[in-house]
Amino acid sequence: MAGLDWTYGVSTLRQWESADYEPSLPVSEKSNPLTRDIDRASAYSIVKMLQVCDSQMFQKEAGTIYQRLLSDQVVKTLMEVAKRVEVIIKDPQESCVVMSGCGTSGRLAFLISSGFNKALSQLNQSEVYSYIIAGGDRALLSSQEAPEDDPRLGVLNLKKVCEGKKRVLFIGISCGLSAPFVAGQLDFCLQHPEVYTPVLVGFNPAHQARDEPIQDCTFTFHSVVQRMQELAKSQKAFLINPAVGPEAISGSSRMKGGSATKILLEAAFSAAHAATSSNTPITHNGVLQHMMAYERTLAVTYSQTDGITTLVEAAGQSLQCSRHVYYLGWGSLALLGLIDASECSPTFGADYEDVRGFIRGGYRELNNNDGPLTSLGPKFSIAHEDFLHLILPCLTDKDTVLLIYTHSDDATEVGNMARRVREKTPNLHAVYHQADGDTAASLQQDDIKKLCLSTLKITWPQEALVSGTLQHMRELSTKLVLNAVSTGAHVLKGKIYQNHMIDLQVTNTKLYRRATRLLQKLSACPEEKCEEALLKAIYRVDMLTLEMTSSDITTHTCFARNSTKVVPLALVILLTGWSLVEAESHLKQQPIVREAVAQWMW
Ligand code: S6P
Repeated sequence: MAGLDWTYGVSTLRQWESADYEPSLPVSEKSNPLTRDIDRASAYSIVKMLQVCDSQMFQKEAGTIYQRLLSDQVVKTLMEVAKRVEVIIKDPQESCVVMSGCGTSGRLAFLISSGFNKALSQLNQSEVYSYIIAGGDRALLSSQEAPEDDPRLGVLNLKKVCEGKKRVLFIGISCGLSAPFVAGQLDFCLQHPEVYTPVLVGFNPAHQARDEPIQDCTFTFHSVVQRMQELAKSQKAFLINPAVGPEAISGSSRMKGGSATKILLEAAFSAAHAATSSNTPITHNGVLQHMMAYERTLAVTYSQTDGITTLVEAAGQSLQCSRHVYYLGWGSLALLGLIDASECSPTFGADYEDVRGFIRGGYRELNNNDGPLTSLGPKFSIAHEDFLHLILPCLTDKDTVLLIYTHSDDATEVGNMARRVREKTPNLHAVYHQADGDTAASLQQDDIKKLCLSTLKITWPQEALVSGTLQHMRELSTKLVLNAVSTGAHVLKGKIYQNHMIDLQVTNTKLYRRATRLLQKLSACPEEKCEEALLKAIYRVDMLTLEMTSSDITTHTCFARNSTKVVPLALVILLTGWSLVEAESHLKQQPIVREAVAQWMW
């Protein structure tokens, strides 16, 4: 690929596509050959690996079974979806577009619906977008993995949002084509075609959709997809499921999965908005051009590898000495900070205090369905004022603070915040987006820059301003930078083994299965033995009772919510044959899991 000669040949870039590469796993769960050694890489190499991984999103179709982001069929389907959205925007009475997902997919549904509703309001048009996130609004800011397994809850949530509607375009997002919560909603749509048109967004080919039985249901995700495929022939349902390649950290769909969700849906909705506001027809080329603007976004963002590396190093050092990373953002970019921070706990088993996001204007700016959530606990304090009251007094130079803003945000306000932080720590950095040739902004920017240890300045060409894609590009760019910072920092902290997160939470079926597979891969023990060790670690016993072994996975995952270090413990038990107490004490002495298990794995 042009411009991506960084140590990789085309065969390595495309190795995951080969039929015999981890054949039992769907793309979204495969491990990426490019990042096999990410756990031993420098900050610079980590950023480079993430760049190459992200570039896989835009690889062209190459005669394999995989459709890609820019494939003809994908663009065609996006056009059809855009046309449905156009109809709804023009006639919003009793119609709506609902996006729904779990974890990151739900957070993206929220981000995208907020952005496009705002755009409609600015044109004095009715808002038509709604979002659903499994676990409700608290899941926007914290890890709620269990509701993902609940198809009935999905349906209840959908019915509530669509009450009184006569026409609903339902967009279910599940990167792995796996979440029962979304499968339940799609099944419900299929049963009520007079109201609902279902659209599925995900990043595995249809045959790789999860086929595991769902408790008390007659369908699986896979069977729902098959029914949708049938209806797709007559455009009564739509599947948008290109492959974007395995994630840099195996299964971490918050990364490419989240980015690609944003790219696809924004391309479709932007086309619909242009069609209604300026009578621009929805064309193949229009949608394609919009998507290619995101490819340029990757290039613009990663042209700042040194700047991103500096941020990864700073954040990594903070986490390594058990200190914290804070994102202080303005506008929609702050949302990406909140989202990135909230994902560190499910992805890396991090504490909510390790990486935290704050947004100017707090819940007023967030404008979420349920309003302020501050009463739910300290992790739901998200305003800049909260940062000033709760965090600033205890800030030290071991903490890393990132200001995230653009040239259109209030520079005086950013400057004031920078000064307050600077009084406490020099470890202050900025991620700043400006438009090409914007000299007025750069004068005030100079003052802020002087207060910061480093400034990652991302300059957007004027054409982005004209085409109206600037906000989307800045958001994706910020997402890539923050994903790199939080992922890189946790890698440097030793949270990853090869490219696997070992200390994953086992709080839903998908994660339970992933944990068992990981134990098999790392211990080379049979599945049965691995599951046994996993259960011992979940229930904290050396001998499993009949009640434990005969319970279903939901019971195990519920119990696992209160257990820590489950997978590392199971792994040590498998590798050493030690008792639970011995394994626990070993992990206490060596909390870096990679180091704790390394001696048995080489
Ligand atoms: C992944 C993230 C998870 C997923 C969630 C939904 O990095 O931590 O919360 O977003 O499990 O996955 P999916 O495949 O249904 O979009």
